[in-house]
Amino acid sequence: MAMTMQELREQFYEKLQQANAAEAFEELRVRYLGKKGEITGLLKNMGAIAPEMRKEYGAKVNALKDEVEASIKRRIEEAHARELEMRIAATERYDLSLPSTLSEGSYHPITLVQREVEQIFASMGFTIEDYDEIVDDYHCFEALNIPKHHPARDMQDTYYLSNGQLLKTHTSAAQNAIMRKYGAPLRAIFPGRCFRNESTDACHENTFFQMEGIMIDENISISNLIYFMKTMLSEVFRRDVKVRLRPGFFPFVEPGFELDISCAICGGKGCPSCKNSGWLELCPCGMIHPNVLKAGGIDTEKYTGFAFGLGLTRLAMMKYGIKDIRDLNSGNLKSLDQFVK
Ligand code: FA5
Repeated sequence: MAMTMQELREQFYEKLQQANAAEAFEELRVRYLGKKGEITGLLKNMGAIAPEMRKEYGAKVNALKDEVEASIKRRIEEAHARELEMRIAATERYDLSLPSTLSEGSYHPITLVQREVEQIFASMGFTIEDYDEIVDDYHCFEALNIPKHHPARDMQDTYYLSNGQLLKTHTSAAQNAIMRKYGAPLRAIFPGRCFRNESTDACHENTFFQMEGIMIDENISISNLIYFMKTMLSEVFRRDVKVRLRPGFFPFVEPGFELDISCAICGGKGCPSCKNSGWLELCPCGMIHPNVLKAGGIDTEKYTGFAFGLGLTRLAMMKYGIKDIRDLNSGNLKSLDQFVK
């Protein structure tokens, strides 16, 4: 004999009481609400009901259907919440007396050397400026007295972007903007990441850091330049380091110099870190070319200035005895760990 609606409801709640897993809830849903389910069957039975009773009967079956559906949904939600509570309880079992397995973090050697150089120049009245890594041709080349098709452009292998901009090849790219921003007199340093499309070796990376410095004032001469370079190097190394100054060509300085440092890895004997020459090019510099000052809006009748482009990554190599520049970009925590400060 077919069950009444009330009997069906009681039977459903009895079974729901016993169910405790996702599969059991699904089974109940199919058994009562599925296509061939028992409550669905009551609706199919409508033909056997007297026409005047059908409306009331249909409403009651639909109400039972909604009730059963909501009850199953509630039990599923309760089961999820219980499971979540159990998981949280399991992870909260801390033992604060256990020794930590985490080691102390460390600063990257380039960060350390950059901060040190910044402090030295800040104490001599230089401001520290920031500049973009994506720049335009004008700032990277033209404003530095390197017009289009000038052979000096070949000195730096440039990464060009599809929109015509480029990745900064040297921190000199900020000179013009900083001159225009502050005018003269001016003392500023600007560290930054540079990019060059060149093959790498123990002393060349395609991504490396430089720190540019400019000083513009009345009567600035080469002796000022040499004084600031010497002070910076003696404070960074806190010991005597052998350096040499030789003529160097850069279109944005005149005269220009190459400042090389005796290789700290081999003591100047020659090794892969210095390409067997015993010397490493570290900090080219020179007196700022009048065309560059003019492009920066500086009165060349009144002011002169010097500029330098310190190879910050190479300075970190020399200071910390890092044989291969590529280790500095490797993210190798073991080798970086020793610089904890
Ligand atoms: C320049 O980039 C000039 N803008 C520097 C300058 C500034 C000259 C102001 C005069 C006045 P150069 O390409 O030589 O010059 O790079 C400067 C320094 O950056 C090098 O001496 C070296 O220490 C470092 N450097 C250059 N290329 C690399 C590289 N591929 N990997 C690591 N360091 C590099």
